[in-house]
Amino acid sequence: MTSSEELHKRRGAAVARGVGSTISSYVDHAGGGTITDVEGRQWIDFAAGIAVANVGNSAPRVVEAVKAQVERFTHTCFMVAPYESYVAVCEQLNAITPGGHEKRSALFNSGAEAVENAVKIARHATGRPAVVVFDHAYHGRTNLTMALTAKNMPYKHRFGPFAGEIYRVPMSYPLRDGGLSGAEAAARAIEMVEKQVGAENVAALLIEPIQGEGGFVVPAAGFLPALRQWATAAGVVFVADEIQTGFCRTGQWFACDHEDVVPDLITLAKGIAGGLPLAAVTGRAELMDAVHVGGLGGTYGGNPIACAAALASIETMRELDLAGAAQRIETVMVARLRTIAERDPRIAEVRGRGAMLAVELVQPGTLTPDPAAAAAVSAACHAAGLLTLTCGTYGNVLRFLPPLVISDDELARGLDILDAAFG
Ligand code: PLZ
Repeated sequence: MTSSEELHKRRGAAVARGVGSTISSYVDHAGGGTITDVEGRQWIDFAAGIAVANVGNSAPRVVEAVKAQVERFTHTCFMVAPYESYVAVCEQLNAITPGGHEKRSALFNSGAEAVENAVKIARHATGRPAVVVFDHAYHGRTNLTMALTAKNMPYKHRFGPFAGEIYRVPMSYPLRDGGLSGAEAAARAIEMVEKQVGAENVAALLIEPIQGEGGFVVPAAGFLPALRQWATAAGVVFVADEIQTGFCRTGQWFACDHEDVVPDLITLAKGIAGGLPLAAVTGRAELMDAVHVGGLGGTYGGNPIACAAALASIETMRELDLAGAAQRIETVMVARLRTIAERDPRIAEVRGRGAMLAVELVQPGTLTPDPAAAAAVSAACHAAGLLTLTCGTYGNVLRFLPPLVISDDELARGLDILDAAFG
């Protein structure tokens, strides 16, 4: 088999430099809680392909469903010749997302595409232009979603000009906002919107209930409910971007479930289809159905193979109780992370929910971000066979996103490596 080194050389001559990779080893196969490279070296997987392989790589039901579908038909385009699995995925999403109201769904290919469509739907339904987003937000890399995303490097740098009518307000970030309560942080954001934009101009308020790329920022309790309440009163569409937090990742079906927040629209992707590209917008029937026939779509959106994989993934989540699995992962991981934090003053905070956990690293005794420490610990993990990712506006957050089917033994081995990497 071709070695990782050879593949890396070929890559340099064939693949655009702008596409980066966390590790330089090349994957041969993956499953459960591990990834094996072409040299036969095994990695404990604390990345899950960035919160995608919630049911694990090549999950048995997903493999079976994909095989069966690929033999029946691969693509007819739902806009041309529709098929049952698209409808069935929409039924499932309408049933499992927060809120008992009448819902509709539409399927797309990527998270960014889902976010773009949520904005289209909110603008169409309200007739208003403005979209409110938050500091540290990440919503994608397309032109509109770059504008919605907060961080310049690497996502936006020299890629402008960006879409207009996007307004950014402060997030609730307990470690860094002086301990504002959720209600206080929401009041601060709302006042800014009312003074600088005007509620009557706002189509949508778009928020990740726990921020992903921005640093696994968990807002103070009450922040999301207060924003939800304000949006209802102001006729603003509350859009929850659950692309990273969804599908059992945080120990519930969706992160909004933790505070009983019911979004008007919810954007979904990543964990939805066990690794196949699929995304969705699910929401209130009256908003979703406001759009004229033909106003939403795309060639591949809701591809039949991806739909088959989604149905199998959702079934797997139910049958294996992967929300419960995420809660168990949280219990084991948080205990261990707290032990490490007790001895290592660079760890300012252990945070997250379910199997979406992180530590934020700072210069000891300050809140000054220490991205070099995050990079060094991450590199030590990679060298020892544990795949971890960093994130955060300051690049100083180490995040942990194991597949929810990781075994107790794999989880323990991964945590041992992490523990040793902190020194
Ligand atoms: N919204 C909340 O987390 C994708 C991006 C990795 P796509 N996050 C991983 C990278 O560097 O590109 C994401 C997200 C949230 C939207 C998206 C975008 O989803 O499927 O990557 O388009």
